[in-house]
Amino acid sequence: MKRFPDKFLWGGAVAANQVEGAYLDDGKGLSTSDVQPEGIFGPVINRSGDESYTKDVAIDFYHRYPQDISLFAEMGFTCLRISIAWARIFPQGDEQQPNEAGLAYYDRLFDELERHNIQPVVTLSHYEMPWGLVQNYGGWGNRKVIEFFQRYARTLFERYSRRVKIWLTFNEINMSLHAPLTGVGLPQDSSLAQIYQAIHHQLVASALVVKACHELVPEGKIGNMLLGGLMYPLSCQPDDVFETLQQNRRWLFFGDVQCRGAYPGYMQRYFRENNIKLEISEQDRAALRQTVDFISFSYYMTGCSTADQASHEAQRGNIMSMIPNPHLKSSEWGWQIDPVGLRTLLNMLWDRYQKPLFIVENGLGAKDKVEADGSINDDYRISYINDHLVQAREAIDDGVELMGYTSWGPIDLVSASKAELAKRYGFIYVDRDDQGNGTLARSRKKSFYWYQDIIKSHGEKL
Ligand code: BGP
Repeated sequence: MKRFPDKFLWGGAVAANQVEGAYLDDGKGLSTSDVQPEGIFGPVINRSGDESYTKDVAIDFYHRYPQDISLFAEMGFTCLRISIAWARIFPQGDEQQPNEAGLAYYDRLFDELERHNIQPVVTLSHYEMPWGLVQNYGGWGNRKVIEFFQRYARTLFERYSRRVKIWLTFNEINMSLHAPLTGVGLPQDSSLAQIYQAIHHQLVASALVVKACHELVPEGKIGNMLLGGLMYPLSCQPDDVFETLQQNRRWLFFGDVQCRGAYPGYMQRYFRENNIKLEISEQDRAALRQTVDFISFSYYMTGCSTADQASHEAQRGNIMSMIPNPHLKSSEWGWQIDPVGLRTLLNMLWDRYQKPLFIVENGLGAKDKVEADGSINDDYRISYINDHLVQAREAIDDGVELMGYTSWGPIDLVSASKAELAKRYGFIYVDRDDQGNGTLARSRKKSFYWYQDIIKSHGEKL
């Protein structure tokens, strides 16, 4: 099979706080992302109002979306994944009534997408929540936040149900273990028990809004979103193999709850052995039985795992303390490039859940060079995405049901981990640097024309 299916969704993915800027416009409240201007692992900054950070303006998508969407249309996108900034809709998080100006902004955005026949894929919460909910309630550590999240989600479902049919709950929900403030609104030094309790609240909230989506959005589909953190055993030593299974379960657990509707036995043992006692009511258990319609995930790299804990300790600071794979090359940021791992992961998730899959993030962060004539020859990005798409196509041939592919950052944006613009992912270049220089003008990179060709040929030109 050379072609992707005709109904396959082609597009790109962005997140509100990494593109919009306009961080206080039209009544928006501060979000967790605004007080963590150095990225998802960075410290919390008390803002006085005089400072300025890269994310405050980001790429000014808030004002420039018509131009950006027309460039996406030129590439042939059939979908665009965006997120809604919760603090634009409920500035403090606990209001009874939504902020009309915030809702109206996304109306205009969806109008524009509709004009270009681009279907929106909307994440309810992409690495942010209203800062007010953290300050006044303790973030997801507080059960009350489930109620506020439901109010927020129902507001969106009611308002946008005609135009938005594909929804995602929490971006990379499993990242809460590594960046608690970003994920669940808890301080970085929270205990595992506190983090898992907050995650439990989030899992219940996720299940409840899946139900609400089915009630309020005719023909709507709603999925979860996982960081696809596939680990390989560093050796075939049986202890390494078993430890790798356990490491993979640390993140697959989220998928197990969201797709199978209950806490798996291996997690109950983990909680027992780590003295983690969760408050889970009968009502919570009933809510969790509502499972997602499909699974979406990000995929950038793989890593290795071993039973030798000291080797993992030495990798602290790396995402999930992954140990480098000697068979793979890395990006400039040390992310190991592994297209075949994508095929493995797609098959693994399909075997495990038998629910449709959606690759909603994949791409290469790199430093681009603008030539004297303005051109940008990003062959490295083309080859990264090409090789991953080839493997996605193989997985479809293996029998995996794959809904679509949205590259991460089809336009340059602010990175989540370091909050920098120097790490570029786009097919579209944005003239801006981390010192705030540049006109914010957009230009097409070589990869722009390549992706256009791939979409047009339904992947035949890979
Ligand atoms: C994922 C996040 C995105 C995105 C991407 C790339 O984890 O969902 O928000 O940013 O990773 O990471 P980075 O921006 O740190 O390069």
